[in-house]
Amino acid sequence: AGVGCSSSDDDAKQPPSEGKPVPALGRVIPAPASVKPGGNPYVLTETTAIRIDDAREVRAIGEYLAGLLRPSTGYPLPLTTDQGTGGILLQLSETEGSLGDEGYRLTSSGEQLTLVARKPAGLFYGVQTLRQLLPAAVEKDSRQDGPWEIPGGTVTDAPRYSYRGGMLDVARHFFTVDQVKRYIDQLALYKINKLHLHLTDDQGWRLAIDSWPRLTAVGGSTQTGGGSGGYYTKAQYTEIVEYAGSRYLEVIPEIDGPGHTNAVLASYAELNCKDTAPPLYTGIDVGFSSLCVDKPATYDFLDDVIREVAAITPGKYIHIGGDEADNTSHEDYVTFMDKAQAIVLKYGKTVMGWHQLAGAEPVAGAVVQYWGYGRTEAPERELVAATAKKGTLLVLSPADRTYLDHKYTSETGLGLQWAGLVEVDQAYKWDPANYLKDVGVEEHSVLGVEAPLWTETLATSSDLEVMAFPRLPGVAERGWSEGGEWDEYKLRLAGHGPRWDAMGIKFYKSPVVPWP
Ligand code: TNX
Repeated sequence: AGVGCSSSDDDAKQPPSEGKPVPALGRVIPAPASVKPGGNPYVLTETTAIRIDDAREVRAIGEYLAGLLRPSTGYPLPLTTDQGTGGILLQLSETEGSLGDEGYRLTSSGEQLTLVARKPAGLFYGVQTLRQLLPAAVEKDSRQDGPWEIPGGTVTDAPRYSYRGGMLDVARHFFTVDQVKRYIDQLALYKINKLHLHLTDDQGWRLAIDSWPRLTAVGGSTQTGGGSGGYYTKAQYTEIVEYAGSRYLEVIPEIDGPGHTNAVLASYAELNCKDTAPPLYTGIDVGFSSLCVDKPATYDFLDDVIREVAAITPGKYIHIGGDEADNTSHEDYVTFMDKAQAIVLKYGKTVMGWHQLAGAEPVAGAVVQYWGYGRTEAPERELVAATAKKGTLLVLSPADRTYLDHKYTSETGLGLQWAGLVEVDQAYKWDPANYLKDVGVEEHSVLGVEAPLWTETLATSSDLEVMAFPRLPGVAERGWSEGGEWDEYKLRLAGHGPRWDAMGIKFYKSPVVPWP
């Protein structure tokens, strides 16, 4: 239900593949919950104004919308708080309870285009829908010919899951603030609301920590392949957090441990059990490094880091990694994760960890990120299910569906393939609600989904884009929408090719998608 787009509620429950084509008003990714086409389209013109009530956040969204539309339409699109009719109206309404914190209603008619939401986030997502309903050329940064029409009717929309994440690994290869902002804008187009930043790994430490300056001076000085690496100052990190916030994404910083820590160990000899620092690492192996679980200094380090990170992170989560600690004994792993979780709680944050945390003792309220795949053995999946049954919420990042760093086919150049090849249809054909059903995970344990973008083989924004597009929109749809059949989805997806061209986004022209 929900994905069907037609003129009545009953019809909307028909799977689209069994009948009618999706109406123009429903050609949106992620698929809206309800689409009712009808009436005249709204047409943008030279005289269109954007009408706002004067809340600060609404004004900012109005300015963001105008900023998207002005270059290509060439229209002035002034913001106004004047009462009246016509134009594009952005309106907050507390009485729209059914829209929740992120939902919106878009109504398009010959007279006016109205976006209503309970909260600013909903208006922002309504703007993304509005944007996708305009011709692809609207995304160009120079003046284009119209007409600029939005099909008539009503879209009423709200997300299925509250956690819809994108992860970027800035540790294996460093990406500048501008590169991260560019990716944030791409995530926002698909209503992603979390940016998980993988800030530390064997190959690099990417965030300045005042009390441990060698983490960046030494640990940030290189990257995979031996380039010069880099790191964010606290001011730069804050710039990312604020930019993400302006696109309604919450930043979740990850400080990985006890494994994936060669950059730490290379920076401080005293954090090694044998007091000798290993050399910096620029290869792509995993599972060889471990913090020294017995040393008190390890927890002084971790306490300082988490305190400083928490102080500049307005979001509620801190991700403590915990994956692939293959060089740490089970006993040590449990000891370390207990202490690391306590530190996160001490600084008022919610723990997030990769699903290996399920093999230790996740604290109450912790969120576990599942990254298994088809070949993940039952005992490992059962551990995750057991944790879920005790109340731990799961974010699903199945590697053979959501890993944007994986190759599409054996012929596509970039990427890894330890979880198999991930063609565009493969990335779409799964259901978060049922993904771990066979081991007893119920939908109420699923907080949402996340698409990780690991960067062992990716060094430029074009590299990121050609891996994220066209798979990212499919994961975003799994997080936002109910149901959805590939045969219908692939048509909507194909329509986004010209949009990415207009935006200068490099993408993989997969043969499984019927590009126009
Ligand atoms: C596994 S999934 C990792 C990363 C790698 C990735 C490459 C996970 C939590 N850890 O360290 O970058 O595979 O696909």
